[in-house]
Amino acid sequence: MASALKNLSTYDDSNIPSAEPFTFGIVVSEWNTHITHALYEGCFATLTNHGAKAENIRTVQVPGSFELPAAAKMLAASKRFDAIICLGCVIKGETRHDEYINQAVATGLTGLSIASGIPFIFGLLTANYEQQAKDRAGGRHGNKGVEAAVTAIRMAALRKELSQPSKSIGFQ
Ligand code: DLZ
Repeated sequence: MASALKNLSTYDDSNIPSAEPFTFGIVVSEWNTHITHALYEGCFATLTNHGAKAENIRTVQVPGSFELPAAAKMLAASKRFDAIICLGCVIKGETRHDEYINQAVATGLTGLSIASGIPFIFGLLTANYEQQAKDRAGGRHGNKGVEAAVTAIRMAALRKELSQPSKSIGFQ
């Protein structure tokens, strides 16, 4: 998982909170590995570029995207993580497998987020064909792993902010 990053998705650096205080879990699917590892590289680099310590990032791999929610829940059970990022790539084929997997991951991660209060980030490419996935994993449409990392940082910071007593009374 160590090859060079390609295009990064464009985002405004100045709006991103520091990731330094946070601990992240990353779950990566092995199906379409050439795509998912590019997502992972973009994700990991973005977390550390924004201050996350490498030792505060735990990565696990799962066989396919369908397994992402289950592994994410296992990680969350440790209660060590401020956000858990799930990275996968499902490519449409002759059958409707993609619809079932994509829906299961979306529903699974939404349910986990709502039930636990921990952000579970949907970093799943739902591509119609391989080039669409490549375009979004370091290609002409950026890297959705980068965007997943930025979302994780922002949601971890929001969760922290909302867990603290409000500093003002009334409307702001
Ligand atoms: C079975 C399957 C198929 C056909 N395609 C993909 C895919 O494009 N991307 C992906 O991440 N996983 C795929 N899988 C595997 C399933 O996600 C899952 O690992 C198996 O159905 C076992 O539960």
